[in-house]
Amino acid sequence: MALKFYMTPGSCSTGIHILLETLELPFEAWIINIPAGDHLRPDYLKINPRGTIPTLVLDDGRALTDFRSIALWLAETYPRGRFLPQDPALAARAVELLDFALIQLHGEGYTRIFTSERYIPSSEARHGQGLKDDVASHGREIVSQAFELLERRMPAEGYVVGPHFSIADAALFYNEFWADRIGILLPPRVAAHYRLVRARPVVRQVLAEEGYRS
Ligand SMILES: N[C@@H](CCC(=O)N[C@@H](CS)C(=O)NCC(=O)O)C(=O)O
Repeated sequence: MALKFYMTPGSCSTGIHILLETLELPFEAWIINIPAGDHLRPDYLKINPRGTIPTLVLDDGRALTDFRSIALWLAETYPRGRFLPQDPALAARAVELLDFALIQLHGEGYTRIFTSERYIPSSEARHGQGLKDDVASHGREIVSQAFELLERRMPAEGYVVGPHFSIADAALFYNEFWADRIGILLPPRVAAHYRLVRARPVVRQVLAEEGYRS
């Protein structure tokens, strides 16, 4: 049985899509249309009860149901991809940056921008759009501050840890891509990292497959 990859074009699953294509692994892509509610359908919830993407179902049927676990599984299962440095301190740094991208940028920041309604108690729902706008602008502040923090620890050039493209680069990339799409300014080193990753042929291929022109 081939790997089954559940993804939504232009979402965080793009980072995993890049890792899969970099490894040139055969996989079946299952498109989950979030706006249409595919992620909440009973057949998908059976695979990933949290109703989020990405999900990767392994060839023995076990499901990995978040970005971090999929990225670590790919890095450890396919060391030829060099997605984690061999030096333990650098590998730990890659995991730190991966988490920063997933938790701070995505979880704290973009989630407020893309799903502002989740931060408004139902008792306040009557204030509707105004409150949603406040939540979204708070999300933009969080994202900008997180990129500024990242900037201070970003190498002047190249990938974020060592000479090879890592799981941290994949996680940072989709957050940078979102910033580009919604007009959040990236600081210089982060912007240079975004350009570097975006110019990789495999990344151009993935973005084209997901419906974006480079
Ligand atoms: N912790 C999960 C979160 C992933 C996540 O939030 N994915 C978004 C798309 S980028 C999603 O599935 N949204 C649907 C929802 O939260 O209902 C992970 O890292 O994989």
